[in-house]
Amino acid sequence: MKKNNITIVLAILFTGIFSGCTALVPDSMLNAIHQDMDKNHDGYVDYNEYLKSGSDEDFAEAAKEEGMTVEEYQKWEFNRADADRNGKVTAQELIDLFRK
Ligand SMILES: [Ca+2]
Ligand SMILES: [Ca+2]
Repeated sequence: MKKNNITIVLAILFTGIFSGCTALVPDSMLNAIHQDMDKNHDGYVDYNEYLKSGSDEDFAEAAKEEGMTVEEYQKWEFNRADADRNGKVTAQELIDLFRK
């Protein structure tokens, strides 16, 4: 159940990115999403944790919209979030992503 809720929240957020209204999403919500994605609670979301944040259908649909393969899309999106390219996304990097 919880995974589904987060998937819905993420879907809303990603819709927000494209409509340009993500500045309205509070840091507290982004922190909560980051915590939920951080399955081993080490303070970072790594690539494997990111892959578990969405269903296969979600990724397939998003990839199709961007005209990429699912794997291309996943790498592209993770790299967008991982601003300093250290393979780990911090809560701050996630917040920054939504503030761009
Ligand atoms: Ca982690
Ligand atoms: Ca990083």
